Amino acid sequence: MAELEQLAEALIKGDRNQVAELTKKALEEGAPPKDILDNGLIAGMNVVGKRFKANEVYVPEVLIAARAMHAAMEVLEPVLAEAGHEPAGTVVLGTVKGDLHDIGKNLVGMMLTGSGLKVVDIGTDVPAETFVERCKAEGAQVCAMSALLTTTMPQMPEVIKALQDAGVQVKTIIGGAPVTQDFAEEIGADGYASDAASAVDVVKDMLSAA
Ligand code: B1M
Repeated sequence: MAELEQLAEALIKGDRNQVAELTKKALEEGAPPKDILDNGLIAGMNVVGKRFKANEVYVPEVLIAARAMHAAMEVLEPVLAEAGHEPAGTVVLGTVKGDLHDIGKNLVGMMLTGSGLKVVDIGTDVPAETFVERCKAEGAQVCAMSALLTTTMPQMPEVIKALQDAGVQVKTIIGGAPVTQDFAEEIGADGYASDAASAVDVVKDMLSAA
């Protein structure tokens, strides 16, 4: 549908006002909210994700597109809630204890939200027990951890152990500049992603395998 393609294009450009207006217009004209989400917003965000992965666009463009996505979600969320639309899964996301870096985490959160998942962002400097509590409380399928410091990476196995000790059935994914696939395997994380767009692929694979 041409209008939803226009919406996707506006999102790719990061035109927040146009995205919000086109979302309102599509709703007024009777487009189903799920179509607006899937074929307009998420379709646009997927393009941004692919370009980011291919180094064709960079962090600022992703943040601007994500800001436009947020503007549209403010319009769409109440309607989706009324229509009983369930997100494809819930991800609890935080930066581990001792670590205040949040730019990468926020990008991961935005890309995951943009792919239709519910993201519960629990912030930075998050202790293991809080990851456990929030994963339980939200009934999350995925626990996502970010660390930017070599000194805070050891918190990641602490979270995984705390989740296991508490018997919380959740997949774990880790990432952040010093984190590697080898480290993920070593600590028994279920997944690793080197960037925000790859995190979407890894989480989607986890959810479809569940
Ligand atoms: Co900090 N810092 N910092 N810092 N900082 C680094 C990380 C550092 C590499 C700089 C350096 O020395 N070259 C270094 C770490 C060294 C190390 O441990 N090996 C460092 C240090 C040492 C520190 C302090 C200790 C400095 C000090 O006070 N002496 C201190 C620590 C504070 C703390 O956390 N307790 C500190 C503080 C800060 C600021 C507060 C000033 C600020 C953070 C602001 C904020 O986040 N709100 C800051 C910043 C900005 C940086 C650099 C410059 C940039 C980080 C960033 O945002 N990158 C960084 C150097 C650098 O990376 N060039 C540095 C952009 C972001 C998009 O990338 O976060 O890597 P990134 O996220 C990527 C991927 O890693 C991945 O996807 C993202 C996008 O594709 N990813 C995931 C991230 N999380 C993921 C989770 C996933 C999957 C993928 O799944 C769940």
